[in-house]
Amino acid sequence: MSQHGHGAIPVISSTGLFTPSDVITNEELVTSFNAYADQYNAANPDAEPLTHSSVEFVEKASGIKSRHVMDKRAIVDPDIMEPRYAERPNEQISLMAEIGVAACRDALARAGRDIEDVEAVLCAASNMQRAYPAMAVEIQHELGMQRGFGFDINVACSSATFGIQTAADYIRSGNARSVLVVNPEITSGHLNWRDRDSHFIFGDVATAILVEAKDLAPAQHWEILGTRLKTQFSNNIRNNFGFLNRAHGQGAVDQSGPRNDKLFVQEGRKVFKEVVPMVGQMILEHAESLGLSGSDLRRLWLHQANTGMNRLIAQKVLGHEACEDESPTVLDTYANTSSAGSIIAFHKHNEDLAAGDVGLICSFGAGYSAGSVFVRKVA
Ligand code: CO8
Repeated sequence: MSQHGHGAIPVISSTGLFTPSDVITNEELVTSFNAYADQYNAANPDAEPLTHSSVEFVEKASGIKSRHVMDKRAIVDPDIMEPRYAERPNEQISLMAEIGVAACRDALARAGRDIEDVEAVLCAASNMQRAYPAMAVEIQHELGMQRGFGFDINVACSSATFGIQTAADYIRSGNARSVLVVNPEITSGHLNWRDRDSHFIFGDVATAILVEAKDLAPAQHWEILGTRLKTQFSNNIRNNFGFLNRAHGQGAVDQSGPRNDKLFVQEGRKVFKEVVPMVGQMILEHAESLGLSGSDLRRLWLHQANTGMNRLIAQKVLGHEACEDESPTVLDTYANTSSAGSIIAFHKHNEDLAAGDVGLICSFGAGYSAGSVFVRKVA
């Protein structure tokens, strides 16, 4: 599709956000979990009893106070504790595509961009609604794109930055001039709400990033100075849900156990300890390769998994304890939204910066995977 032939400087023209209206506070979540634990213990007197969850622990260990979800009712019902989304006919848009499209439309409107100009859609998220057709192709269709292409990218929490580098490479090579990267994250579908260790971690959201050739972009944009990706295999964050599950001879996937490996499971402590130094070092090396140091960075838009992780990473990068202005948090009201977290932080906290300011969008998570995107404001 290389009708352009020559490359251009890639920029972020705009971002978009879709936030579900339902909210679950820590208090509501813990009340529902504890009711479930009491019911489970009464029904299973010989089993290892389940221990109560605690609001204080959740807030202290993670920094999360509440999360948005697509459907609160069934999740907080101690008899259900899973979201309930009615299966849709093929003629109707799928749930993931629907929220992805909402985020894309927001990004397009903010850039004043006509859909006719967009040439590719990359749906980059930690889970896909189905195997095929690709979510990106459905989103492309729903947006009314008459040309171009779309495909899905899954690198767990780092999907968005992997999508940004892929889009930037299309711009750099001349293969496209306008690319939508979209991150619909319905994490409620693959979070085990019955697992005390992780029931508080995730929330639902969708974000979109419009990556374009500089000469096409609106006057105010963020020039992409450099992108870098890293992966390093780890079993400490896993979800073994997959198309071969039915071949294991155990029938349908049993989602009732508190530590079910067909849903999200992690060794949170190990993740914390191993990922913090890996990401800190990656950012510093990437910055140095671009001739940047910590003092050149006006703001960090970090992956939103845990306030403690972000505090340590920001300190290593900036050389001092970061204030909220230097490393904004959205985790408190959104929880961990996987790939969307750093994009929400960027979306909500970039307009106040001045022309010439340099910042960093950075993600990290399962794989392990990490991505860094250095940007400079042009206004
Ligand atoms: N209430 C009360 N106490 C609790 C609870 C609870 N809910 N849970 C655990 N405890 C207790 C434990 O039993 C333990 O007690 P004891 O000391 O007596 O044994 C104590 O609290 C400490 O437990 P932990 O060591 O587990 O607690 P931590 O301080 O490590 O905090 C965290 C847990 C918050 C999970 C922390 O380890 C963390 O944030 N780690 C990093 C996690 C992370 O960033 N993961 C990234 C995953 S994202 C990704 O890439 C996947 C994308 C796919 C999306 C999937 C969506 C569903």
